[in-house]
Amino acid sequence: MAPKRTAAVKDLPPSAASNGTMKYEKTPFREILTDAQLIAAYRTMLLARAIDEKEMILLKQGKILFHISGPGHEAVQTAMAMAMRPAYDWAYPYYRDLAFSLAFGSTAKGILCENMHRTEGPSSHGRQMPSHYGDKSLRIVGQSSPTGTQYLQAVGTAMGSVKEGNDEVTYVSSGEGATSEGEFWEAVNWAAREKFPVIFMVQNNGYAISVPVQEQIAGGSLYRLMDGYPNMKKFAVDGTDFVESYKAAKEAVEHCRSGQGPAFIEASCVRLFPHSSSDDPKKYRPVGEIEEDKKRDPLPKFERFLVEQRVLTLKQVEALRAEVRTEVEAAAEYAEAAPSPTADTVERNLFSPVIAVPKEGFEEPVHTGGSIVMVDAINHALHEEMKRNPKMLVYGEDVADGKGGVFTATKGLTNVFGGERCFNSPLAEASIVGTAIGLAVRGFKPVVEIQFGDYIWPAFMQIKDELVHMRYRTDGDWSCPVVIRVAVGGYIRGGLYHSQSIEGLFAHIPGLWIAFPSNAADAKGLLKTAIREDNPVLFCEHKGLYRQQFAASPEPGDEYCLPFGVAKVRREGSDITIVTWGFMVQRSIEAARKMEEHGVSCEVIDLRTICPWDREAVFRSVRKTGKVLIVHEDNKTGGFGAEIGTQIAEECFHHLDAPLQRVAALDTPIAFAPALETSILPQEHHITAALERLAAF
Ligand SMILES: Cc1ncc(C[n+]2csc(CCOP(=O)(O)OP(=O)(O)O)c2C)c(N)n1
Ligand SMILES: [Mg+2]
Repeated sequence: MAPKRTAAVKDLPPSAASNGTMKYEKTPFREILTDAQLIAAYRTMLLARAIDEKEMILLKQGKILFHISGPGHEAVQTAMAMAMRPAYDWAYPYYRDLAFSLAFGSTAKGILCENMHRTEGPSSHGRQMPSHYGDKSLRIVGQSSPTGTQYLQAVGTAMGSVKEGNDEVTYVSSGEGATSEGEFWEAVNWAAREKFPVIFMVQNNGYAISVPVQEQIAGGSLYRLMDGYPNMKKFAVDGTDFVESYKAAKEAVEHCRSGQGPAFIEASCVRLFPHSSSDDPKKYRPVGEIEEDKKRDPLPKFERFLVEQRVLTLKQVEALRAEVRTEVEAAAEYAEAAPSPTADTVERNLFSPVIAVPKEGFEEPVHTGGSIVMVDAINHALHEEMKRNPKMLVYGEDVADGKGGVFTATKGLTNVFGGERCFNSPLAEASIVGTAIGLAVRGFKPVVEIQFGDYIWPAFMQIKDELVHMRYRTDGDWSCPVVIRVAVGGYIRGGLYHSQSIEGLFAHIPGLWIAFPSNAADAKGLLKTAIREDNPVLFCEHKGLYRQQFAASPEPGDEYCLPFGVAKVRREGSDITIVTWGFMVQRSIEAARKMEEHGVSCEVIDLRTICPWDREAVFRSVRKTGKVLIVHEDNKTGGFGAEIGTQIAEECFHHLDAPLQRVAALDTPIAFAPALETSILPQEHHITAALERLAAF
């Protein structure tokens, strides 16, 4: 038998709330809502329901490919949006927030265009499945599918409001199931700690697809678990009751807008339809439960209220229904006739069309500054760009002064630019990237630090599914140019968890630029470019190079920017091409020197950036030498060398005089004991041995 869902917040009346004030419960509704507002709310709820019902028909007709609906959630959503200031406040609504989006200003036409994957769809222009709400003109940030990621982004956006000193609030929502994601709690922690104006709304309908709430949340209610978060005002409301929801929403907005901190609303809702068009609730909902839930259907409930309070007559209710039906029919007809995206646009807005530092016409200057090590060059780049761009923020673990970063890359920034612009984050990598996304979409330039590449993985979802998708999934409406500086690499006796190379895994992700400098001058020039560009960038800093003399350079001037996608020939040669980057550049140069003594001339190409990588420079060299060795520190299988090698085979096959060779780490983790580390990571003798094999071929 299907498990019985325990009653959700409906068992927790507002009077059970522990924040003490509860004035919203007592306020007569006429003091806060006019008849016109009540009618507008009812019309929005009707419109949302009518769109859902129409979409179910369109689905059967094969005109919509997927449907996820809001019936049972309309009252609290409408109330929330009406308590806010659309296009001034910010919103991160979830996939059931149709009524919220309509009340915030979206139109039936827009929603139907979006859900029928038309180019006019205001959220994704045909790129996303239905019900991913968004509209730049309304400040509804284009949404994604992972449950829970939106919470940290909302915190970032609210952080931006505080930094700008305005009184905007940010709404973010999900179902109760999504709050089991750790990122929800990370978001609540950061917002409560810093009093950010975020309204966390959880619409608890008792199920996460088929999983009942008692299998999801300790005690079955989030509301109770929110006890103890300072500055957080919390509400438990019947989300099927418009007036009750509006009172709570209004108070929540006032709390946030007045700078007292975030608010949390748990709204008890009912899910009257299946989870989605791919779901059959008969498999898991007890017989009769939906019939029972229908008694709480917000629409008839609100209708009765409006008639009883003489806001509307039954006749007027009928007339409104007919009006809304006509509007939805017209919108559906419009959407059906509207164009869908065409195949020639598939690559549009993967990257920004605007390039700040183009590679065309770039000429490498001779740097004349004093000698500088890589970590100091990075530090200077940060200082210079912070000075140049008042919207730039630096944060991460331990980055603030006095520590100034565990490698000192950020030293002095807090002292010079203040704690508002360079500050410590909590020890939470998803938080760092998630909030950076929320800041970047509203025009800040977050340059965040992930302390070690080995610990970037909690942020992987935010990078892979959010950061790099933002521009693409909204067809360019939103951009997200965050720079993630990250210390990577081994040869420092760092063991399994302070030695990892990560560029191979990240290079597989479309939409992300990746830099990997081998020396101080390049690091400075590339970081300044990364900060000025409009694309998200993963900036790999090899910690073994930070203070190495062989990676020190004369310091470039403060306007030097090195374009992405320009490789550097570190040593010219005619017999073998070595393609490499990062720490392996110096080892390769040493090996090439040794080979020279034996009469073999090697050309060493330092890629400098992994995405984009300078294919032309590599192919040019391979066509000249006919032999190639790719050297990288990352382990061999699926490393970026495999990609380079394949492209060389595709483009230069007829020029090759020997099979392509690779030198890379063993396919093992990087063990600690020196004898183990040395045999796992590539050494100079591995490179010379490979070069000898190639020379002899
Ligand atoms: C990170 C992630 N895991 C799993 C899913 C698949 N999924 C989509 S909705 C959902 C249930 C969400 O339930 P709840 O948060 O209660 O919201 P409701 O649908 O009930 O409104 C799941 C498991 C997803 N989209 N993202
Ligand atoms: Mg749910």
